[in-house]
Amino acid sequence: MTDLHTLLLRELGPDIVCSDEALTRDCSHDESEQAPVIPDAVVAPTDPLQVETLLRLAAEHRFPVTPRGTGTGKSGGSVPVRGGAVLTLHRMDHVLELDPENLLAVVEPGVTCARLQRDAEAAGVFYPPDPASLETCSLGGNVAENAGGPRAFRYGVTREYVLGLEAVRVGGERFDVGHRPVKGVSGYDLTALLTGSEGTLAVFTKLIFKLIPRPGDPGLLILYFPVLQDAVRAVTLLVQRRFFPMALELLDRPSLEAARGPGFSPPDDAGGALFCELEGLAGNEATGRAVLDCLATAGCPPSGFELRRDPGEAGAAWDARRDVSKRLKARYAHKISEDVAVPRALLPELVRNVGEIADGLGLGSACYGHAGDGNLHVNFVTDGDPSRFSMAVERLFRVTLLLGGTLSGEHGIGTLKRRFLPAEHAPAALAMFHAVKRAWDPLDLLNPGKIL
Ligand code: LAC
Ligand code: ZN
Repeated sequence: MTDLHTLLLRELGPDIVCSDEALTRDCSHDESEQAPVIPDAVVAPTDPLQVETLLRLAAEHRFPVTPRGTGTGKSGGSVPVRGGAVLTLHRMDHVLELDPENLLAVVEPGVTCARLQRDAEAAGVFYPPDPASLETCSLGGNVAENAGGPRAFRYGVTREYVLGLEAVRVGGERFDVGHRPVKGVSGYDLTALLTGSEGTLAVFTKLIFKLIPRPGDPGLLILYFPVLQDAVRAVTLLVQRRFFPMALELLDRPSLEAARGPGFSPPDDAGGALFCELEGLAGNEATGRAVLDCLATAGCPPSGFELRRDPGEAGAAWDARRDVSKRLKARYAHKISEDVAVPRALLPELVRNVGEIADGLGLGSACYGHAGDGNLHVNFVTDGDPSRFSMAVERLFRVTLLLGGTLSGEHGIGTLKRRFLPAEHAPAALAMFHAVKRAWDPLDLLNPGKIL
C-alpha cells in the first residue's frame, strides 16, 4: 500500500478509494500503444464533492492526478505516466436531465455515449457523435478528447454539442462554464477551451449537451472500388456534387480483410470501399441510384455495391467497421496507429504517400476511417521488426503537415504525439499553450505529461 493510498483512504474512505487490484490494473492503460503505468492510488468518486476533496489534497500534498473515463482513449491520455492518483469517473453515471423541448441533456461524466444516444432516441431526439467505442466510452472522456466518429461528417464532432459544463480545478474549486441556450457569447469561451483539453486543465463533473431533432432512419450504401485511389477520389467527387450523407467512411483492402466476418463479406477483388450512410429509408433507393450515376458520370464507377436498408444488416456492417482497429491489432504482431487529417481533396495525395512510406520501409499499411472529414486512421503493420515504425510515423507527419493537415483528427496528442507538437505549431502558439496550462494548473499536477 503506498503512502498516497493511505492518505486518500483516510480522507475519502474505502468506498471511494479502491483497493481492488483488477481495477488498479485497468487504470494503468488505455487502448493505445502507450506502455501501462500502475498508479499509486485509484479514486472512484460518486459525487462532485469527492472530486473537490481529491483536487484540494492534490494541491496541498503535490501529487499528480490523472482523470479517466473508461480508458478507451487512443493516445495515452489517461495513462498515469507520472504516478500519483487516477481519478476514474465511471461511477458518476447518471443522466440528470433529458429535455426534448429544449433539445438538451445534462449528464454526469461517466455516462456512456451509447446510453445518451439511446435515451435521446427514446425521447424522439438525437445525439450524433459516435466514436467507434461508443458502447463503452464515457462522455467525460469524449469531451476531454473532443471525440469524433463517422457521423462527424454531417453533424460535426463532440465540440459542436457541448453547451456548457461543471468542472473542478486543482485546489478543489468547482465552477460552471458555458450556458444552456444554444447561443451564448458572454465572456471567453472556456467550454471550447476545456473541450479537447485532454484532462490537463480541469476535471468535468457535469456536462450540458445540445441535442438535435431525430433524422430519418438510416440505410447503408457500401460502394466497392477496384483500386483504393478510386474510392478515395470518389469522396471528393461526391462532396463536390453536393451529396451530403450522414457518414462517408473509407476502408482500404487490408482494413476490408480485417472487417470480413459473418455479417460482412466484401468481394475478394475490392481494392477499397466507401461506407455511405444515407438518411431516410424511403429515399435510400433513389439516393443510392443518384450516387452510382454521379460516380459513373464522373468516370469513377464502383465495381460493386450493396444497399443495406435493414437495420440489422446495416448494423452488422457498422459493427465490422467499428472493430477494424481491434481486428487489425489481432492480425499482425506489431501495429502502430495514427490519426492524421488533411483537407479532404488532398486525401489521394495522403494515401499515395502512405503506400510509398510503407513500401520504402518494408512495412505493411492499413488506412481506414473518416474520409469525408479528410481524417484517416493510418496504421503501419508488420510481423517482423517494428523498429522502422518511428521513421514511418515521422515521414507520415511530415507529409501530413506539408499537405496543410494536422497530427490528430480525433484521438488527441496525449503522450504519444507530444514530441511532434512543435512540428505543427509555431513557437508563439506553443508558448500560449504553456501559458494556458500554467493559468489553470500552475503546479502541473493535473494529467501531467500529456499534450505539452
Ligand atoms: C475508429 C477509431 C479507431 O474510427 O477512431 O475506428
Ligand atoms: Zn475514428
